[in-house]
Amino acid sequence: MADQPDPLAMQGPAGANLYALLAAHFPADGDRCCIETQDGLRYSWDEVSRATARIANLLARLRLPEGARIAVHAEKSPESLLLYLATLRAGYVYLPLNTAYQEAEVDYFVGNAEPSLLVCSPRNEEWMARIAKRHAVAHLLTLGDARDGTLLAAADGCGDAFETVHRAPGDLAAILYTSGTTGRSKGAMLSHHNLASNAQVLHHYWRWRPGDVLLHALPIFHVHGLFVASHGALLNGSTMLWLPRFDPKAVIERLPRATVFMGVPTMYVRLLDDPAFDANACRNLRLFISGSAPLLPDTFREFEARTGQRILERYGMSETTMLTSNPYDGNRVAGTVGLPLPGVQVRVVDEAGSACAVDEIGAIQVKGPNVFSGYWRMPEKTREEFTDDGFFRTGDMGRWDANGYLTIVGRGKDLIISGGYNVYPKEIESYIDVLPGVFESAVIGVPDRDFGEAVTAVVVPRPGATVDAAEVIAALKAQIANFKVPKQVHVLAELPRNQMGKVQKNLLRERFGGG
Ligand code: MCA
Ligand code: AMP
Repeated sequence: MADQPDPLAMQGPAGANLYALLAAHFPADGDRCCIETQDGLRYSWDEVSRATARIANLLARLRLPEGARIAVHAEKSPESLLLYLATLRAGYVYLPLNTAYQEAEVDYFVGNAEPSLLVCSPRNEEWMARIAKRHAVAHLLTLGDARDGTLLAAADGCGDAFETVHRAPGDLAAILYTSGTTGRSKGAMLSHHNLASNAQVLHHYWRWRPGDVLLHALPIFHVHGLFVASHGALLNGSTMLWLPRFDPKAVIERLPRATVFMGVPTMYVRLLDDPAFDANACRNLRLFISGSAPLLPDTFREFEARTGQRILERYGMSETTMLTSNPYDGNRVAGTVGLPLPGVQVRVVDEAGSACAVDEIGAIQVKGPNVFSGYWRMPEKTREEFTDDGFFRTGDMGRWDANGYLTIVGRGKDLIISGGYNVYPKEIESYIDVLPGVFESAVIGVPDRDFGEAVTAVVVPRPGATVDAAEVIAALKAQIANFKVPKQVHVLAELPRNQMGKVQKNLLRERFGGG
């Protein structure tokens, strides 16, 4: 990648700080628009620099320890993006949390990550204060989606110049929690260099160009919306048309002003459900990108028939950011996730660890500058997930085709992806199994037109007890993020098991999902 500056070679006072790399690409004309909200509020590039400086000054004033984590459970807003950028700028570690998480879920993350600062929405302050107290979090600030809360009020009194803190390439920039086969969430540690290298590769690979405008409708507490989408626009000096959440009507209304859109498959399915979504609405779009979950070939084809455009599907993980992508100029093949990105090594291996032949299914393993250094305070788990020669075991199963395109054929890990969010059956089962009258449960994903997979629970009552499906759903809704709550609960006398006593989830999927 001869035309890409090497972040390792960046020798300014900020070193490899990702914020410095992004800021180096802010347009010379600082009055131009960086973020435009749904209600017409505009942040210019100069305002972004000043606002992140104010927040960074506030963070510096708090005298957080070196390497402090800043955990954020706040609605998507331009200011929550500014908080992310300010955290980088001040040299701290950003820890975003899905706003759907409830108290027990957030409690685990805070207990595990031990942040020095917790930022939450004003409406959750009461229960967040309990968590902060329980885990001796030094500071709790609030950030609302209408520029309200104590964080901005305190930052308003701070100076609007700030010298970006020096960071080495391997210094931590963010921790993203992601569950594994065990169902216990693990914090994937991503460095400034991990994020910078991936941002630069994607900038080049997807041909970001002057004049691009990103329509940003993804949440910003995961890799897709926070890193892939935002970094792309920031590195390109591109305006972001900022939607607080995905709403097909709002997207269609703004599409004519945009050139790039990124979404999960559910978003494409929902856009196609609206007759107003047509080639005319997409007339200025040059690139639709899909990821986080499999895009069905039918959706790809329907999209092309409707708009004349071929969605570019790519593949990544929280631990690695982006790994493979269909080409910008070459053939985008439905049902595949494309080719390894430049600098990323991807291999498909059999159980003995030998490379699989074309069309042979095996485990996907990866290595590259984008791959994380390990799980937060879990050296054992980290060791298990890397091979002796340094490849990360993704837990996904795949195969190559003769042209070098990768297809993901399934997951070695027991994981459901619903609307782009990961749901770990084991976690949901642990909540169901302790409900009154429940003997045991099995949680599976069944095909769903809207969410790709729908979380479904099969519950076995204790002898003599009865279990009511609606009550199970209500009990779960009170405790866990709404997207994890099963859409359906089936009650069975017993679970099918193999001779080893293992629950045969495939039989449950056949019975309740028709597949
Ligand atoms: C919302 N609901 C869901 C989901 N989202 N149910 C199952 N799965 C979901 N994903 C339910 C809620 O529980 C609620 O149910 C009802 O839908 C309405 O909630 P609302 O928040 O209004 O939903 P929505 O706005 O329609 O959300 C659908 C969505 C959203 C836009 C598809 O899920 C979304 O933004 N997904 C994107 C996720 C994402 O960014 N993933 C990237 C991860 P009830 O009314 O019963 O309570 S990063 C990643 O995976 C890797 C690195 C990668 O490759 O990108
Ligand atoms: P997470 O660790 O939460 O970011 O989720 C990463 C997982 O999402 C991967 O391991 C894959 O199983 C899945 N994933 C991401 N992109 C795609 C895609 N384009 N097609 C199929 N699965 C995907």
